[in-house]
Amino acid sequence: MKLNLNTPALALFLAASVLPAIVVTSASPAFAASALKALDPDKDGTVDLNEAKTAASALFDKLEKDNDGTLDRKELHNRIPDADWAVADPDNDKTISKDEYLAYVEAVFKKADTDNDGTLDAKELRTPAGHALVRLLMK
Ligand SMILES: [Ca+2]
Ligand SMILES: [Ca+2]
Ligand SMILES: [Ca+2]
Repeated sequence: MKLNLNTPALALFLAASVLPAIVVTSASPAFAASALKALDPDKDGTVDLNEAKTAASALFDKLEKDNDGTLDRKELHNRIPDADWAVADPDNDKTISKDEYLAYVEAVFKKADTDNDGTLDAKELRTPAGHALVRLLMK
């Protein structure tokens, strides 16, 4: 694993591991907390679809190294599970354009929003769909 000290999740993990007062007993709450911290610029405690798409768009640009406007499997680093490629890549050209990426992010967002209130709270971010979404939004 390549360590990147700019990663909020890692920073939080490091902070948690040196401060006994906030010992992390399970990875999930810390995961949700760090994800919320990074993905909730208006700090209302939830991630809405706009915040998710803004983060997704920024991550897309970051991953898009060869500047051809699309992400291939290699650039995506398994962010999209094999079973989801049919959904994420409707034109089946084996690459993901930004439009496709954002549409897929919206689909995963809706799956994670189990109470259908249009926002994801920490509890929803801890679900498998929540984890899948965060992988699409954060490096
Ligand atoms: Ca928010
Ligand atoms: Ca495509
Ligand atoms: Ca919700």
